[in-house]
Amino acid sequence: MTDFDCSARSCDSARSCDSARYPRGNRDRPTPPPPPRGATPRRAPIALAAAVIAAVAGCGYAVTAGGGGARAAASFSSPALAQAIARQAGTALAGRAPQAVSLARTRVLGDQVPAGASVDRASDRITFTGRSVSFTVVAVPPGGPDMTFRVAGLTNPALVVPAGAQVTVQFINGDSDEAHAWLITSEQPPFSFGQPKVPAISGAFSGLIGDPTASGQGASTITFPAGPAGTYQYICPMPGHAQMGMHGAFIVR
Ligand SMILES: [Cu+2]
Repeated sequence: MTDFDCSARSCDSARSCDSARYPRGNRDRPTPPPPPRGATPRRAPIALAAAVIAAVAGCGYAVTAGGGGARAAASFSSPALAQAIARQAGTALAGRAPQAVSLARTRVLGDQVPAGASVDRASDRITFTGRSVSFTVVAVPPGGPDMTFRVAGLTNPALVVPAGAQVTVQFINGDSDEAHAWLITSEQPPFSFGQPKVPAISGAFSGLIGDPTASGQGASTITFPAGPAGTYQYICPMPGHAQMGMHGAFIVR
């Protein structure tokens, strides 16, 4: 044991011990040795959460843009990790959404049948006609079920829209403690832990919305043209969320 060994009981904490070892700060601090080859990054979940938040802050979708931790995490499934990431993002993004909607209003909008829409509750399908389509999507609706979307009182309904229609989506995060987003992809279930990063229909992406504040649930509104014709999926692009149930069909015809 040396005079300033950090395992010494005289050190109250690693920080105070560092101060004793390096009284002039980092100028005297030796460069730590590199980790052994093949070592698992212990802070991969935190790195992944940071990467997700950084991607959103930059208006991007690249959840793998943050380095090795993100790339490693994208290859396996972990509901606990997915929730940890979403909770961190939810906290970091609280109050930063373009809109705020009261919880009571969120419940109303989640059950509201859109104008001009035909709702088939038996088949969990909503069909739109006309050149203008507008609806509200609530992620993780108040009262449940968890890890789903609600539109017109349905859970993850298939949405059928005419090709060429102008689609307006109000996206509300109804969750109390996790961030969520909404994106249309051409990929089909089953989904993996890693998610599509770019919308298959230009503009069909509502970025991450964080936790609610005293002003209400975070929300945003997007508009995009429907097309080309095909069967897509709307998903939450947070790692693991589509895998856990946050997806539904989006059919353009
Ligand atoms: Cu989500």
